[in-house]
Amino acid sequence: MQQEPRLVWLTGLSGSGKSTLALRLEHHLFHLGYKVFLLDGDNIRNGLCQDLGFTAQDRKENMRRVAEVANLMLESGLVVICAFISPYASERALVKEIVGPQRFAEVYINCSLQVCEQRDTKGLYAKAQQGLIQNFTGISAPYEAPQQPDLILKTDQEPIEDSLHKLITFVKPQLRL
Ligand code: GGZ
Repeated sequence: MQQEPRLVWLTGLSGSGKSTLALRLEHHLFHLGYKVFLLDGDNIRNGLCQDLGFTAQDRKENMRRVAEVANLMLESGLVVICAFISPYASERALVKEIVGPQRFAEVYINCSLQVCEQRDTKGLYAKAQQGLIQNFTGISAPYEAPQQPDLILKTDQEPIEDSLHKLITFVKPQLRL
């Protein structure tokens, strides 16, 4: 299938639904015949970036490496989906610069901190509140919400299926040559 290389960048708090939406989008596009690859904390922080933590400096380096890898994948013609908290606006701008603005789409997974804390599926927010995890986004480290994202998905106000539908509807027209 002829396809346009694109980087779909999902940013949002831990527990906002980034990984779920990214995985569902990847499966959807794969079954349509697109060549697509998902980069997220699971396959990046366990390998390429296993030396990095969560200080501002380490997060920036995490973004830089992800952007360079994504760029190589784009060069090979892939559709790349990235799901990272990516809390700093300047680092998201750097990613956009590295891969080329016309190939980059920023999707803000907008879920309130309150709802993310309530979900706390991995118990990380509770640990961060107790001071057992340092530099935790939303608790002891900042999250700079995108000012002009290409798409906003309010995962605390609609079922995940609705957000997924909006995401697919947004992405698909951009992938055809
Ligand atoms: C934020 C942390 C932290 C701290 C561990 N702050 O919900 P998760 O568990 O599965 O996803 C989070 C993941 C964030 O990694 P990213 O590479 O996306 O972060 S960034 O873009 O800011 O570089 C969370 C877990 O790692 N985690 N410690 N202190 N999230």
